Amino acid sequence: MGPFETRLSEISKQKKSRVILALDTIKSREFDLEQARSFVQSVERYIVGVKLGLPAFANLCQETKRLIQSFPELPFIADWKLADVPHTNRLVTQKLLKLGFSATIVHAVVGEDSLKEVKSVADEHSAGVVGVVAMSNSGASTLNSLFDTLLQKCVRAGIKCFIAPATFPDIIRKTKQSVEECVVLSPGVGAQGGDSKLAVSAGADFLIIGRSITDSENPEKQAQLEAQNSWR
Ligand code: O7M
Repeated sequence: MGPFETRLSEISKQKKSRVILALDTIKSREFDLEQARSFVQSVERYIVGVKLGLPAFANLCQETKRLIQSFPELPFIADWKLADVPHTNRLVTQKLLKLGFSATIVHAVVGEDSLKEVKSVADEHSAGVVGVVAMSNSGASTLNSLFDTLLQKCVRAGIKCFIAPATFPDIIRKTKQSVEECVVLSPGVGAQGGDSKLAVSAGADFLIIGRSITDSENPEKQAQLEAQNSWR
């Protein structure tokens, strides 16, 4: 495990939660820095980290850095699902890590050269890299049929932290069986129909959860419930 995965797992044990908050919208709406701060504050004790990508960045832009700085104890994961040539993936990763993100997410399908480039930038910053080897939507069957090949590409690039979907627990199970000591982050719980208990029993180390929490009438309570369900 690298420093990023170790940190996630330490926070997870402390808080008895496997929940990573996907902060795309709040009550299905755009948000500003203050709204994001108070939302994250309200659920902080139940979450292990925050995954943030273009939906939030499009509102926050450079204020993303201030949001991340407001929560020094919480790892923020950049979800740009990078899928470009090595040089461009390097440039984007450098920019993202400068904003204060602790890890970046990259599509494995783009190939070993791009994966290695992202991994080398991340290593320079002691940051993590998460490889997308499968996705949660039903239309992802082409990508998902390749997941074993994609796992091996990641492993050859030194990446052992993966996105594998809660909507297809079998993929989580096979991922954990194929790669020793790998770490799985699993989206698709709740709003997309995935079940947190099934995902965790299949081997998910962390659950990426968005709308179940962000659209809830009582996000704090819902985050607490998701944390409890993820930990049993
Ligand atoms: O719980 P939701 O459905 O509101 O949000 C899920 C989040 O996970 C959302 O931010 C998606 O972009 C992301 N996600 C998926 O839903 N499915 C995937 O296969 C992969 C991801 C993801 O986070 O990839 C890095």
